[in-house]
Amino acid sequence: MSYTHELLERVIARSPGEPEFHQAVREVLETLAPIFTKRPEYIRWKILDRMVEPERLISFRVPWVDGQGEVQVNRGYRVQYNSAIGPYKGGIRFHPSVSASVIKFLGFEQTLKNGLTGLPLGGGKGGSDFDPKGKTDAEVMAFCHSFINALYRYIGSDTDVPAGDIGVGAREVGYMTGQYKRLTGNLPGGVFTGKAPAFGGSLGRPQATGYGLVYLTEDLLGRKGQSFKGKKVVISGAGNVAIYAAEKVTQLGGIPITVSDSSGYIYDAGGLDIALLKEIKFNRKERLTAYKEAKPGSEYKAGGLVWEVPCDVALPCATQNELPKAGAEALVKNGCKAVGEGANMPSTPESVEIFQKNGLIFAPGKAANAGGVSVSGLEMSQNSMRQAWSFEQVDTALQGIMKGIVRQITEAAETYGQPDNLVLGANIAGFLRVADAMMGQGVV
Ligand code: NDP
Ligand code: 2IT
Repeated sequence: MSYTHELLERVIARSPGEPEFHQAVREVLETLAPIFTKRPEYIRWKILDRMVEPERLISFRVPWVDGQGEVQVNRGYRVQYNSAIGPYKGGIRFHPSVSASVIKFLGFEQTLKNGLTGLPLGGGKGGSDFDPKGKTDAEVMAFCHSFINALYRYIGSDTDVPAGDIGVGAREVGYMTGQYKRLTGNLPGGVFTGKAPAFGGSLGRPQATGYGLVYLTEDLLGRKGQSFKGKKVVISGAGNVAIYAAEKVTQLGGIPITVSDSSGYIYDAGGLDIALLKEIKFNRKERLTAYKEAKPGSEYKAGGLVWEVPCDVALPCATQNELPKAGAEALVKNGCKAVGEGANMPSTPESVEIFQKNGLIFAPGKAANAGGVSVSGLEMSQNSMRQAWSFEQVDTALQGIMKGIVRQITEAAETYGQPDNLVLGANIAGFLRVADAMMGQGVV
């Protein structure tokens, strides 16, 4: 049995019942095999054996009192996955599906993703099974404060810097920042990213993941003589990543025709009204049915797969495994040419195989959605320098970082003889950055 197969078997045996974690590790290990014939020293120094094992996984009780005076108990996590190239860095997710498996898969992906950004950021991730849906502002604040009461001793601007993810945006980051300040006595400039600009947040951070996804996909389309201009684009999700992806697609002359949530999807054949979408989701925090009520000609479909809608480009921007085999088959049948992953691991392994077999451009999440963490890295720099950059300065830097990622992943794919396999390209390029840093630091 090959080294990578044997390692995968060991990972599965020692972390049973963690399907998302196994899935993420399997995909990476399957593509890294060609490295080890060129660089056997990585095997001798057990770089990959060490890389799949998180440096630390913290799990903690989060007790809080809800609006009815009832005590609630949730579970919190922080995985400090890999610090070879910088402080642990990655988002916090609040969603009922959060488990050790989900946090470990996200932390592992984050380690390689952060390697691709070219910034000095290690990999981390955290979250809770807390469900923010239907909670009042006061309840969300009570939860965030309790979460930080448990976590504050493990994080810091030079050790571990959390940010947002599903269910965590500027409001939650603000509550966490406030409680951290109260507990430590410091105004924590760079302990969290994704803050409001009023206390050190970077302009352009809310837009960064969605914009970065579209910049990267546009670059890849350009390499095949195409662009977003005039293209019909199916987007899933209706949160931070999805909405700013839709905005940038529109700015580049494309036509975003769908957004979705866990209840259904909106189909707006003429192109989504981005201002209306932002008003409904960001300001009024309503469900997508409100869009249909407000926009004549748009349709709402309860349930169903958004991937059934014919399109040229698909941007999955909701959650892991949201694009199953049936969705991939529908996209291919309807002539879709490119898939860019805004979410982390949204396509199942079967779907990735279908895209690759049918010659679609396929940009995996760890490359395609790296714009968010990149601008988080720029927020950390601004905080350390006591500066606040303009939106244009941040956006220009983001475009440069996304171009750098495209260059790295396409070069790695070419070097290893599979020029169109950007999964392989991203995994190898991200691995090499972290692996060489680990080699330089000895066995730690
Ligand atoms: P948000 O919380 O802002 O939005 C999440 C969206 O996805 C909502 O519309 C939500 O619908 C939908 N969704 C969540 N879970 C499910 C589910 N199980 N089934 C169907 N729909 C679901 O999160 P973000 O936009 O920040 O994150 C979206 C994805 O992008 C995640 O995979 C995240 O890890 C990834 N990402 C985020 C970055 C960031 O900077 N925020 C950076 C890089 C990646 P509903 O309201 O019904 O739950
Ligand atoms: O998955 C991700 O890259 C994020 N949720 C963003 C992490 C960050 O630290 O900005």
